[in-house]
Amino acid sequence: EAPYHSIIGLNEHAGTLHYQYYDLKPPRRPRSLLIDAGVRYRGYCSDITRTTAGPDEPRFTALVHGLEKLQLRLCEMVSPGVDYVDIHRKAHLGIAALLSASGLVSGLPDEAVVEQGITRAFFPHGIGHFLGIQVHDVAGKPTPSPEDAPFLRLTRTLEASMVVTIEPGLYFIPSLLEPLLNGPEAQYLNRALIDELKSCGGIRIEDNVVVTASGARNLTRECE
Ligand SMILES: [Mn+2]
Repeated sequence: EAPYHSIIGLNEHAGTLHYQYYDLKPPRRPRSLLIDAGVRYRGYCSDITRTTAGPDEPRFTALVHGLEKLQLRLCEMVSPGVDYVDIHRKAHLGIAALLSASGLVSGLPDEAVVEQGITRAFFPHGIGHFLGIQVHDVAGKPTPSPEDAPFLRLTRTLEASMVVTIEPGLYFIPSLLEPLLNGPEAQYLNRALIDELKSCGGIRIEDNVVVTASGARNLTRECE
């Protein structure tokens, strides 16, 4: 029993978070595959995403591995007493480091890459949400999202037994990148590399993590 419609995106469709229009034919060159899917078990939902690079995509493969390393570090932050917004902010810093390491951005320290809104163009959604009997479970926001995280659905301090998703992403979405490529930030961006990777669409890696009394259990990785 699926708690939501699975998202299966090939190539540039991996960068589109939700769909209205569907391709009916496979692409000639498979460059990437993103699957966001879950099941409902005893009334509780899961919400998991994996991204796979095509067979001849060394640069995109390196980005997938880099984002996965970051995702695992963010999962390790989950613990009682931790402000979930801090995990979101760490994700932006990590994505800034990944953009620099991959050569997509150069000439700016990581903090400035975040402050100038460059990471927000590559990672436009929140780091995750509550998970429970609803996929986006309720009561995540007793206070409005902070200004630097307008789409974050969870702003609470974590407590034991809460279940959250940790789902950083890195996407090549033309409508978000064009303003940067036509603005003063363009000097820091590698347009040729962005153009090359654009048809890979994007990456999202999402696990389901339960807060325990002393840390967390990653329910998704336990099943691998
Ligand atoms: Mn999710």
